Amino acid sequence: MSASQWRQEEKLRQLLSVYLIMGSNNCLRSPMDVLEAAIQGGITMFQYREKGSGALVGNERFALASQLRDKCRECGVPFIVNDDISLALALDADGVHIGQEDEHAAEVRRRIGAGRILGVSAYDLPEAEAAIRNGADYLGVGPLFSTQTKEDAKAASGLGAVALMRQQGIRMPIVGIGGITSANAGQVVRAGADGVSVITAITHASEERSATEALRNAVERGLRLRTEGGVS
Ligand code: FQP
Ligand code: MG
Repeated sequence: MSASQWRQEEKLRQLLSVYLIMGSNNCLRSPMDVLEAAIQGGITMFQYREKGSGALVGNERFALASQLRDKCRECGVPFIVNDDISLALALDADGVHIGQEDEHAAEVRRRIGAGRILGVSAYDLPEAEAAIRNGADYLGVGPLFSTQTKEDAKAASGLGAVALMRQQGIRMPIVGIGGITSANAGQVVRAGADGVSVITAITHASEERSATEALRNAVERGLRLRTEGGVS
C-alpha cells in the first residue's frame, strides 16, 4: 500500500493502534532485532526518533534509519521520521512527526507533499485545532501519564486532554503518548484515542514481541468496550 493510501483517515486510525517510537539509545539490544520482534508482535506503525544522550549522528544515523526503513517496507509497516524532514525526504519515508518546537506544520506539509503522513504533537485543544488547520493527518496527544523518556516533557495532561478534544468535536485520528503501558492502554482508547504510541513499553520489555501483543490486545479490548459503552 502506498503512503497516500495510508493517509486515508479510517486506515490511519487502524495504523495508530500500536505505534512504536524508537532510536538506538532506547534499545537494550540491536535496534533491528527490537524492531523485528515488535513487528512480529503486531506494531501497526513505526517512528524513527534518534534523540537525547548517546543518539547517533551523521552516517551512523542515516545507516540505521535506512536499515529500519527497509525492514518496515518489507513488512508493510509505515515508516515515520521524527523532527528531521530532510532525513525523511532522503529516505523517502512514509511520513514525519513534528511537535510544537519543530518546523511549522504548514511548512512541513509543503515540503513533504500531499502523499506523506504528517503527525503533529498536541498538548491541549488549541494546539490540536492549530495542527488540524496546518495540515496534520493525525495528532499525538500527551504526555498522558508521566514519562522518563523525554527530558523536556511537560507535566502529564491525563486522559482528560483526549476526552476534551473528542467532546469539542475533534474527529481527527489521535494517538496517545507518554507513560503508556498495557495496563493503561485500554483507558487511552476508551477516552477517545485511536491507539497508543510507546517507546519503553516495548523497547525495555524482556520480550518485545509479547509486550507488543499485550498492548495490541489492550487496545482492541478498549475499542470494543468503547463501542459497546456507546462512548463516542
Ligand atoms: N507524539 C508522537 C506520536 N510522536 C512524538 N515524537 C511526539 C508526540 C513528541 O516534537 P515532540 O513530539 O513534542 O518531541 P520529540 O521531538 O522530542 O519527540 F504521535 F507519533 F506518537
Ligand atoms: Mg519533535
